[in-house]
Amino acid sequence: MKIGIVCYPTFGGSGVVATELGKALAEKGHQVHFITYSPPVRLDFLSGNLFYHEVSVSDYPLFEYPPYELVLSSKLVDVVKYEKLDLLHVHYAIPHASAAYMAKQILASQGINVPFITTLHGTDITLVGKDPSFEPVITFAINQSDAVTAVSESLKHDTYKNFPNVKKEVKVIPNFICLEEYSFERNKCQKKMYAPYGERILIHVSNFRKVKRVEDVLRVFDKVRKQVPSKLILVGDGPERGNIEKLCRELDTCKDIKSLGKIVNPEQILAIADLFLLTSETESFGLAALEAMASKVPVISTNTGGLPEVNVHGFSGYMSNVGDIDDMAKNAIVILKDDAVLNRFKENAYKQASKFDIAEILPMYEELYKEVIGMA
Ligand code: GMT
Repeated sequence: MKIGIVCYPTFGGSGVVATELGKALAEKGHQVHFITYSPPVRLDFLSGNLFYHEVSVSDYPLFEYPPYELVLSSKLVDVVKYEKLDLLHVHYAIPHASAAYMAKQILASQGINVPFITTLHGTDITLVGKDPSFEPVITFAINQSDAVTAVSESLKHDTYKNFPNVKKEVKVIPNFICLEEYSFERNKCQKKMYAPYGERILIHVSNFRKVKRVEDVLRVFDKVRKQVPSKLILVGDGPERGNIEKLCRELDTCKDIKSLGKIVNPEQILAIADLFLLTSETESFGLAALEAMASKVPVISTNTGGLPEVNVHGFSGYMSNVGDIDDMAKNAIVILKDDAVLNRFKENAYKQASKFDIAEILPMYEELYKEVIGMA
């Protein structure tokens, strides 16, 4: 099949999922065309059947807000027509679904039929999508999609709840990891660099937005380190980074925390970690938690959104209510204080992650692609 993938090319989960999906499809022999405004960060190679088409946004001075959606639609028309694509798969509804709808209509007026699939990822529905000013367009674009998927049952539920006029069937296809890419050869030298006296290593990976409640990560860590010698590694960057640095000074924890900023392949640093903290207010799936589990790192998370579909309480880690720092710290200490318990949770985390291996999930997308092409 010839598939056009539209996504945000950044470190966010939706871009990562879209890119890994495209790479896996290409490996299976499909031709995959990424269409976005810069090369996706996880697109680390271009094989014979992986292509990238740049959407250039006009900076004409009249446009205080450059019309990205329009240039994206035009680019989609162009790529579908000249690369003879069989379908478009857009990740994150805003504005990709409405751009795909527009492209589909333009192509139809020229006698070309191209179906499009919209994959909902989370904040397009739970945060941004809830802004009433977006509602009519998102509802329309979802209803007009040839197929719609959500990355968890919880997100499917939120879609119907937040968008009561959505009539389209939403199919759940969970996020995935490629287990083969996770190695457990713990790099002892690297581990020593972060934890010279054998301290436990806690880790958090996110885009440092408010929704991640990174301040709770720091507060949990502050309680844990008083009971179990430990260090915290922060990976990622975003608007809350400044506040987090301030809080780490207030709590006097800075000497035990390393902030690494954005990392393209987090599995390398995850390989030396003992526990992952994900304290989000809302999380449609929690790909970062799954990546940790694939690295044999148990997860302390909140029990919000799709996280209970990923993290199994008492098995791959523990879950607590949003903001319940005491409970999260208590559970973290249970896992960390004893080697045997920690090792059991590590193995369980990996077992749970293996349910989301790409080998299980890729056929679901391929099946859906065949269905929508048949419909076109
Ligand atoms: O909020 C983010 O972390 C970014 C966002 C995105 O679209 O890039 O992540 C969402 O999609 C991920 C991939 O499907 C999910 O794993 C995240 O849970 C989801 N984030 C939220 O729901 C807050």
